[in-house]
Amino acid sequence: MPSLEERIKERGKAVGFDQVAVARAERYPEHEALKNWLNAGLHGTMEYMARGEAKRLDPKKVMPEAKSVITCALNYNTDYPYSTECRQEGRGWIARYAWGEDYHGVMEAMLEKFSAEISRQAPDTRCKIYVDTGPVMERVFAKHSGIGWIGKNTCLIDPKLGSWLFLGVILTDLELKPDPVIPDHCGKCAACIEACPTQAITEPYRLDARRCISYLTIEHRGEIDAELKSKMGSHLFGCDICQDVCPWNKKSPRTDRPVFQPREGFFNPDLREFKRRVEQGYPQGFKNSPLKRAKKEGLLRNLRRNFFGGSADNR
Ligand code: B12
Ligand code: SF4
Ligand code: SF4
Repeated sequence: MPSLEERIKERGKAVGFDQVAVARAERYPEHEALKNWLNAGLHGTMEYMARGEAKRLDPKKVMPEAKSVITCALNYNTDYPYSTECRQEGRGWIARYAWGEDYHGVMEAMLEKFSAEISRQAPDTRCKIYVDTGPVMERVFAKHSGIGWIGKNTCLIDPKLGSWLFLGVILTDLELKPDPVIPDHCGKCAACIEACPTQAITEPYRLDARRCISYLTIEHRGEIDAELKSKMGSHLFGCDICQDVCPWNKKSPRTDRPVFQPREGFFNPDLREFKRRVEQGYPQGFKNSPLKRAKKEGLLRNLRRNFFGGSADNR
């Protein structure tokens, strides 16, 4: 007879997750990094990161009866080239995670289905689900459930799947046996640190969000600092470089999941066409797209700059 843990994992895989694993619901050493990160102001204007600090540091403050965290990973690596292979003048880059449907909705629906399955396996269980929707540090639990290690680029890397993963967690009052943690396999590699165009990875495992193109093009409001802007290359929304160059993503499996396939015109878009699309087709053409996070003003701001010495305006 399979154990409760085995049955739960089997149900999670049946729901569609690529990885399902268990960590204890406790405070881990990596949680402490958040305090230093916030104190140094590396979160920039992401005030929500500071507001939820006490809860982010301790899952018991999010759910006092929580005993275990079930972490789930979903591969979004569709079969398209990496940004480092697509440096063509007149074309921009939208981060891989944002080509299809917004992952929050996709993952939330899957996590709800999974937590209903867990309640069938263990009646009277309480479950709380999160996918970037609350004060829970998802990568820390993914690491401590043995899904992968946190790389020097700060991404969670699964040794078989790579880092093109969305993470979601289920906090539960079930006492489950945790999975063993796997070691860090970054070794002497520093490819991500060297490739980051804005030097946002200021030291291994530390990211200054204020310099990160992902933050600047998605979360930041207002104009972008001129020095950073000049280093942003073709990026229109998000950035993939520190994952594109990671050796652990060389053989990442591809997913054919329809919801993550690129919408027409989102893969390495023509800058002029994309600008027209934002000006004339926002918000209708962006329904359920992660790009809505930047709002129309943000997308237009991201388009209003020099790309490879030319701009979307003057072409
Ligand atoms: C805020 C945030 C951002 C910010 C800041 C990123 C950051 N590194 O903190 C910005 C906007 C820049 C961002 C960008 C991206 N994000 Co984001 N983001 C988050 C969010 C909401 C919180 C992350 C957080 O807690 N940061 C706080 C700092 C302190 O943590 P950290 O930088 O991860 O640092 C950790 C390590 O460095 C480690 N550590 C520290 N010191 C040491 C020392 C040693 C020796 C070791 C081993 C480890 C270690 O511990 C720290 C705590 O985990 C999470 C969702 C969530 N609720 O968890 C998604 C999340 C991390 N993001 C995600 C994604 C997909 C992205 C992007 C790839 C999107 C894109 N293509 O543009 C980029 C990746 C950029 C990058 N290199 O991290 C995924 C990550 C999946 C994965 N495989 O890791 C998450 C989990 C969302 C999700 N639910 O799937 N993001
Ligand atoms: S996402 Fe881009 S800008 Fe941010 S750390 Fe990675 S390479 Fe640097
Ligand atoms: S590029 Fe190298 S150092 Fe950076 S996360 Fe990948 S393996 Fe680690």
